[in-house]
Amino acid sequence: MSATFDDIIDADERIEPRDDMPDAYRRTLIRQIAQHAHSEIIGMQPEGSWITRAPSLKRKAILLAKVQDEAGHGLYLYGAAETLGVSRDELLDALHDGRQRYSSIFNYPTPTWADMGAIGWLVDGAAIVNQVPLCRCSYGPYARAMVRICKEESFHQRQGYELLYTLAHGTPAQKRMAQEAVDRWWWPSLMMFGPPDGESTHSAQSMAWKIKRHSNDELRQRFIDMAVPQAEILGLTLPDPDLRWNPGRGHYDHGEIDWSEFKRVLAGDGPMNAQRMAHRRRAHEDGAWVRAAASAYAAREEGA
Ligand code: BYC
Repeated sequence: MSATFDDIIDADERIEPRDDMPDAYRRTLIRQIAQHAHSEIIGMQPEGSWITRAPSLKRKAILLAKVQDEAGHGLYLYGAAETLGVSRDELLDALHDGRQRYSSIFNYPTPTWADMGAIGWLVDGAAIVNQVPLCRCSYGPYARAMVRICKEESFHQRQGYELLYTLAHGTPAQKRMAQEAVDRWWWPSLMMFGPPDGESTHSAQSMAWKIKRHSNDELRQRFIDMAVPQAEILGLTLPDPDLRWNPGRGHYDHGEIDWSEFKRVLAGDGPMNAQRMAHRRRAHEDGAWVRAAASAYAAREEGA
C-alpha cells in the first residue's frame, strides 16, 4: 500500500509531483515558489542597472555572473512550480497583473556602487538564512532547486562582502559610500523575513506541512546574530542604536522594525514598485518575438 500524504510528512520524507497532496498544500507551494521565482527575476533589476557602470572589468564580470545566476534561479523555481500543474505563462501573468507578489526588498533604489556590496552582503545574506532550511522543504522539486540556489547564493554573499570590505578600507569617501549603503539596506533586509510571527498568516500551516522549518522571527534573529560581528570586521556600523548582545537570551536585542513601511511596500507604494513593474512588463513585451520564435521552432521540430 502506498504511503499517504500525512505518512510522508510525518516520516520527514519528500512529497513528489505525482503523489496525492491536499489542494491547500499545492496552492501554498505555488504561492511561495512563484513569489520566490518572481523575486529572482525582479531582483535582477537593481543590480542589472550597474553592470555598465561597474568600476573595473573584473567587477563587471563578477556582477554579470551574479545577475545571470539570478535568471537561472528564476528558471529552476519556475520549473519547480510547473511540477505542481501551473504553466509559466500563468505565473508571469499573475505577476504582471499584481495577483502574485515578489520580495519587498527589490522595491528600494540602488543609487551608488556600494549598494552592490550591501545587496550582496545583506540581501543575499538574508536570503541564505531564509533558504538553507528550504533545502529540507517537504516538496522534493523545491527542496532540490534550493540546494543549488544556496550554493550560488553563498558566492553572491561573499562577493558583496568583499566589495564592501574594499570600499570600507578605501578612501574616506569610499568608506562613507559603503556606510550609507549599509544604512539604506539594513532595515529592508530585516523585513525580507516577513511579518512578525504574531502577524504571519501562513507560518503555522506551512510549518506543520514542513514547507517552512522555522518562523519568520527565528530566522530574522539568526540573521541579526550573524551580521553584527560581520559589520565589526567590515569596520561599519549598523543603523540601530538598540542593537546589543543579550547574554540572558544568547542573542542580539534590536530596535523596533517599522512595519508600517513594510505594509506600504507590500501595498505597492515603495520607492521603486512602479518602476520595477513597468520595467518587467516592458521586458516581457520586448521578449514576445523570442517566445514566438522558440515555440514556432519547437512546433516545427515536433511536426518533423
Ligand atoms: N515581501 O504569512 P507570511 C533573493 C507576504 S529572492 C513581499 O509570513 P509566508 C534574491 C506573504 O507572501 C528573496 N511579501 O508568509 C534574488 C503573505 O502575503 P500573501 C525571495 C511578503 O509565505 C535576487 C503575507 O506577507 N525569497 O533572495 O509564510 C538577488 C504574510 O506573510 C514578504 C523567497 O521568496 C516579503 N519580504 O512567509 C538577491 C524565499 N514577507 O501571499 C537575492 C521563499 C511576507 O498571503 N519564501 N510577505 O498575500 C519564504 O520563505 C516565505 O514566503 C516568506 C514569507 C518568509 C518570505
